[in-house]
Amino acid sequence: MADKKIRQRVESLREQINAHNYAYYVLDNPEVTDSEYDRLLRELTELEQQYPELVTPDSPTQRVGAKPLSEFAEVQHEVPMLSLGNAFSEEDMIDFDRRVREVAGQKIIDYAAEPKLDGLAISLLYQDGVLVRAATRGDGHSGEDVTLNVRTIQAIPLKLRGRGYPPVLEVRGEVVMPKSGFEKLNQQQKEKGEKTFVNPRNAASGSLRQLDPRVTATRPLSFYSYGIGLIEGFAMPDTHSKMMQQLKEWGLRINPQSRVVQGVKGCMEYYQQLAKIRNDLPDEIDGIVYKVDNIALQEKLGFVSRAPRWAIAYKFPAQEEMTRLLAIDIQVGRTGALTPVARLEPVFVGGVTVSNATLHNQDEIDRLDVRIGDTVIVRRAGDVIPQIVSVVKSRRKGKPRRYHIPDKCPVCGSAAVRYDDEAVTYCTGGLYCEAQRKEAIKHFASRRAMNIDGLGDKLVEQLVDEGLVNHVDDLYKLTVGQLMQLERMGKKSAQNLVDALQQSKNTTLARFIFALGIHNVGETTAQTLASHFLTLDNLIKATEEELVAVPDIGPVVAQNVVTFFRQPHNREVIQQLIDAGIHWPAIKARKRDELPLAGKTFVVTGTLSSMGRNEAKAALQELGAKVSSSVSKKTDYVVVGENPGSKASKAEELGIEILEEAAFLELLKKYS
Ligand code: I6G
Repeated sequence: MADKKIRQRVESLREQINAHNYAYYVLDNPEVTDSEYDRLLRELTELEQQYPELVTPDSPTQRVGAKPLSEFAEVQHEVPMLSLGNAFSEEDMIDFDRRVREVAGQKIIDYAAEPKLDGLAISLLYQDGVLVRAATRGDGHSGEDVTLNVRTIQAIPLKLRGRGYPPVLEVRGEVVMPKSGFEKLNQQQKEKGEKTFVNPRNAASGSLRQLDPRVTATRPLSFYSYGIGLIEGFAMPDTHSKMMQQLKEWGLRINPQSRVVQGVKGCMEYYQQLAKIRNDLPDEIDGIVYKVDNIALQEKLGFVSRAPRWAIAYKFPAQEEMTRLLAIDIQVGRTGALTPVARLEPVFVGGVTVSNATLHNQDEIDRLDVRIGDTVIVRRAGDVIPQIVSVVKSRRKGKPRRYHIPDKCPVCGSAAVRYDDEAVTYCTGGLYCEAQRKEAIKHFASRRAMNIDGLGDKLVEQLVDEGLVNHVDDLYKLTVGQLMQLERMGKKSAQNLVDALQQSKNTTLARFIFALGIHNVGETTAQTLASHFLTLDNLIKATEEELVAVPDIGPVVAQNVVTFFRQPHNREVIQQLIDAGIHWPAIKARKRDELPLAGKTFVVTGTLSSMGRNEAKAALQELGAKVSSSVSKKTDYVVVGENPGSKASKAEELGIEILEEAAFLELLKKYS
């Protein structure tokens, strides 16, 4: 049997936990860390396990029931849960206000304003301060008993705070799923291979209508109160806003954006303010609700059909609309990525007319199972690119075929491939494809590739825009006369560029391979390929099997290399480059383990004045060294430039030989 001390401790733990919940959810001002909160909850759980007679239904440990239901029971609402009339324009708001003023006989009306949350309406019944029943709105007269699920929502108190609450209190409000929780949930669903939700409202609704409360308990649901239904034994305050403050004191969360505004002017200003921050709010909202603040005036206004005459929902432009998918086009990006774009029957959504939406990649098309001719739901929120969120399958006519991204680039005709570990399909005609032209030339000219001095990004743009260069080989056909026609290009600069181009022809095979811009072939991989295959011809002829047999070359790179050289257009450009006079010193065939630095591990740290760190790494690798990113007992040498940081001190600690820049250059000279 639990003694008095234990009972008091249990009571105190419950009070502390409830107070922390209140600070966190209602006041939005957490008082303790998560770990402190968990510690209190754990202590309470342990005491209740030890003394089961102390467990009460409203204990914070009792949120999740153990058994799934077979169905939800029906609940009759004693006070019907009505809907709200809508306003879609300023005129509608002016009309609403005029009707209110006529009944009130007043010039300016105070309105309680708050965001209209996009969730699902719920009724919570508290008897003597204890949550005894929660029900959905249903048809307004009867809904479903979702008490066990609602008990799992942490923002909903199982017991009201303080003492002054009425014996019967029915609170109404909205259950929502915050946007961040929705994104996380969908990510988890995807990872588990389960169905994703199209928007936070559907996710909230699906989660609340689970028969197993243990599932609901894992869903990030939240709640805000917006009014009351039944109330007994309590003298109502004179305004709605005071009543809401009262709910807050009893421990119920209210929307922190709620305000009282004056007249239509105040309503319009509030609307504009909220419209501006709409996308930054934690929860989805679809408009603003205005309620006559004065309760006596509310009573005087009464109801029309199924809606109060004292309240209205001023809707924001819808962020989701239905339209038809007319076609799917492929856009080729600057890096060669093929992106499917949905061409839509124009539709007004999120405040603009939308006729295109991104479909991202093949996985997204498959996930949506979207087909040409389908009726789809498009969503445009804020400045984000419009998305297709779902297909209205019931409206599909006939049996349209599934869509597949083409296996040829629509811009240049080269093969379009999707590598094993990527979602994106890429064009492999990097050197030739018009869509990738500017990026390919910028990369080719860059310092670590062909190192064409003076050919910066702006000049590349100019040369392509003026039609002087289409492919990289055209660079070597440029004349001083042609260059001088460009804006801000004098004779001297033109001559310097032609000289720099001439100089760049003398390169290394590794730099040349890197300059080609093959997908996933960086400097180090280019160096590995050059050292292994020795000549460009050998590399061009290499099969995937031969490539994967090279140390450090994986199947993805092997596939990229083979596909790149298989494109006739790429080979033509390469031939033109060789014909223009690009050359490199022959590489002597040396077995890897015969290379002078074979078996030695280097780490390069700090800034070298004579070359970049990648260049230094490539030079070492060419000599057979292994280059690692961290210093360990296995490291043989640490090359140290300016501002080396912790790697140099670690090397000293471990007694590893340190090479300053001069000594490093000496070493390269000795073995090259
Ligand atoms: O559906 C609703 C959402 C929000 C409401 C509502 C509300 O106030 C912020 N208020 C009432 C009075 C009703 N429905 C009927």
